[in-house]
Amino acid sequence: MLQSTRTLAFILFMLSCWGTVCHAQSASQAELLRLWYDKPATNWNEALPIGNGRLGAMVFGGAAQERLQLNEETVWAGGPGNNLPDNRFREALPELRKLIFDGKYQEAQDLAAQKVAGPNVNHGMPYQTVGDLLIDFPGHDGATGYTRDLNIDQAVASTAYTVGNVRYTREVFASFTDQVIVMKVTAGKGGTVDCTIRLKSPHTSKRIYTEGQRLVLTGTSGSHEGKTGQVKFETLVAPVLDGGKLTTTDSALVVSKARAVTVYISMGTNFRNYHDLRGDAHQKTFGYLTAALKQPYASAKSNHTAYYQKFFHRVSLDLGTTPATKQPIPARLQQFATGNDPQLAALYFQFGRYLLISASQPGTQPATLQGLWNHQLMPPWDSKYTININTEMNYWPAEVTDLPEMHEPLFTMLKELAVTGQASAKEMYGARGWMAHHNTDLWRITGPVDGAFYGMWPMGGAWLSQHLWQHYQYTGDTNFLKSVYDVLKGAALFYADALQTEPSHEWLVVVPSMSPENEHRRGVSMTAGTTMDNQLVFDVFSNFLGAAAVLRADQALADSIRVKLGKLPPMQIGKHGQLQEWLEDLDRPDDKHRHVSHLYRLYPSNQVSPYRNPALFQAARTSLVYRGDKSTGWSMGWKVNWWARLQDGNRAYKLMQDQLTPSHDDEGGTYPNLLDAHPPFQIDGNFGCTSGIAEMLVQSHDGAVHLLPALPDAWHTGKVTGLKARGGFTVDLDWNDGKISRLVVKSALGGKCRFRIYDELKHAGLHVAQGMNGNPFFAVAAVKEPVIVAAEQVEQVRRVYEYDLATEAGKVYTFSF
Ligand code: FUC
Repeated sequence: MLQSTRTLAFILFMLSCWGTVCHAQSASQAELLRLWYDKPATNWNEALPIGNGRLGAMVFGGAAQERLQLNEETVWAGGPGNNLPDNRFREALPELRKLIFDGKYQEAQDLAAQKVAGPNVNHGMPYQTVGDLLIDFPGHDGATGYTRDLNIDQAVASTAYTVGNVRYTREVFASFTDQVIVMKVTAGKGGTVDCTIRLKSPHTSKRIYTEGQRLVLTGTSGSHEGKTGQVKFETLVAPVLDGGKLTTTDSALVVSKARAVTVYISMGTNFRNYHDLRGDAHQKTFGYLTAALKQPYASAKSNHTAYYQKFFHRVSLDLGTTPATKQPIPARLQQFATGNDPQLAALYFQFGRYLLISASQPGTQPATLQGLWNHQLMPPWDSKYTININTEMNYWPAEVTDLPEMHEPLFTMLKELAVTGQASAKEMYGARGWMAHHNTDLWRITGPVDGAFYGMWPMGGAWLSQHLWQHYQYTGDTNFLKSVYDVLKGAALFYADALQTEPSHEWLVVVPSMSPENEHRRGVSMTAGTTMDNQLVFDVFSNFLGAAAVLRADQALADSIRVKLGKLPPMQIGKHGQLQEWLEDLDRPDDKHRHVSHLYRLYPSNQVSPYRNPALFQAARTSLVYRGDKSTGWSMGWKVNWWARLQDGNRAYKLMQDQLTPSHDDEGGTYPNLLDAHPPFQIDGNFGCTSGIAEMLVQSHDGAVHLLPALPDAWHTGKVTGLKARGGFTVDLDWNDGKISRLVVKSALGGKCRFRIYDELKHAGLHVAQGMNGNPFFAVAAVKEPVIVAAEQVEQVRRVYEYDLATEAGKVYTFSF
């Protein structure tokens, strides 16, 4: 009866909304912020991630067996130490550079390969799982009425099902406030909880045993590539029963006839920082557990959710609701590309914010290739930090979706790399300052890994350091700028010393380098002065000059850096009308490589504008058209941002459709748990698409706050609150049929806010923009025009209107149109 009433209600809802998008939906937006399923996870890509920045778990939700795959963020193989090649590299550097300037690229790459080979230069250390918590519920195989979900409005995962006449429920969260994972299992009326709790771990060096009424796992991380595992970890599991009885075996806890049981899982290691492992794993783990056990379950849960919502609730997004929301996620994913489900885009956007809050908290490690969630000892690419795109992409949503606190772990890593990277700058390149190649790990290695073709890229620090300047642009926080000034200065010093004069035009270039992972000749990546190098050095120098000006520091150095900046190669438009990827015009229109590094300037940087340099804007577009749409997950995530910057909302949305498609063997897409598929799972694509959605709605990189710069037809009506713009502005927007109906601006810093919009806005408080903007946070990069312009035509860009609003710090301005 109940079932048929529900079915009838669903049919009525479908009839009332089918084919249209409901905005006055019956369910509130918060209720829609759930990933729900009608089956347990049968594999890791169906399990649901919970995390508090330090501790993570994947929740499988099996009725007869619960599995929580456990992570603690500092369980990494190996131990402290950098990975520099011996000084044969430095001795060979002049010859290496000469070979490249003589056009002998293959010989150069072969020479570099020999010089970076050696015991220290392999792949870096892997991030490792702790193991699994398994809870067996005898007799629960025949469960009915099954449902599980991840509520991203509350950061809690739940499972519910019926056995006989008893409804069983589980709730689990990784507590931000108590630093433990907590799971509560409850039997409904007439039933009891009877289960066996065990731990399992793939580590070779480990012990699992019971002690009193607790289950204990102790172990040491793996040894790898000549580095002995030195991270000592501990897991303590403590069940608290409501009624019933707890007994133990050597290695399991047995709960019988309880009304409910709350399981506390505490994890810790001896890790203090990248060069200090003198912490006490037991003391930490025991300390967190003891404190957490004093907290009643209800207040532990409400404290956790309140902490989470402080961040999560800063931004809301409503793109409308269709009947598709009534279905479980796998069905919605299956239909997203061809159906009508704008709420899935909003959910995916908010899931990205959920993941960032859950994987990256102040004081924790930055999000790895898999965020915080990894079930292997040897995960793909070691689940470490690939800094030629992936780690940066993880943090693209941090500022614009108002989660700047979550950016902190990356800033700390930068400060640490600015120490370890001095050795690679000096010993490998004879330069001052600091630098890093294309990977790093928990130990903050800065030498090359993965051999010469992939690894000889001295630009990792250059790219990462952009995040410091971006944080300053969004927040205007001068104290923050002071605290990272040496990092920005050290990055600039490295290039000031390492740049070389290339023979054809006497431009200053990075050599050896590459356009990440792409070949310019068969099997050869190594070259000099790639387009991306020039853009990155442009930003490193500009950021240093900006910081030195704000802080009134190092004027003599600033003058000399300004001279070098003027000698960088210009952007060049090649014979296919494309932005050249290399100094020479070598691009192939059929090159579909996943990295499109020369478009760094279009996003995440701000060196190209349809208004200031339309020829380069058009060339960037041509390059992107050649590269195509479908690719690895993260590459599609990047493309969403690019098409948004190219002001083509429908194409950006098309990329989202490609990305939000179930992943098949070799193609990027999305897994049933909404995590991104490279494949395999890699979290960067989630974050890339999250920032891409924000870029479709609000942009602030090009001298103004551009409202709805790339709105797709599919999102003709909607509402967003809380997006951030450079200059300390917060923007709320309502729009109807593509036109803005309401705008709310909060100003944190005061100053002029210039808006850019496609339609004319009429309101007494807004003045038609005149003259230069005058707000320092809206400063735009001044790039040189190309020397070679082969493209005949520049496609028309859409007409824009600009308005100025004079703001005062702390005030809110509301406009209805
Ligand atoms: C870079 C990419 C790969 C992968 C790896 C982790 O090397 O080219 O596609 O994402 O990082």
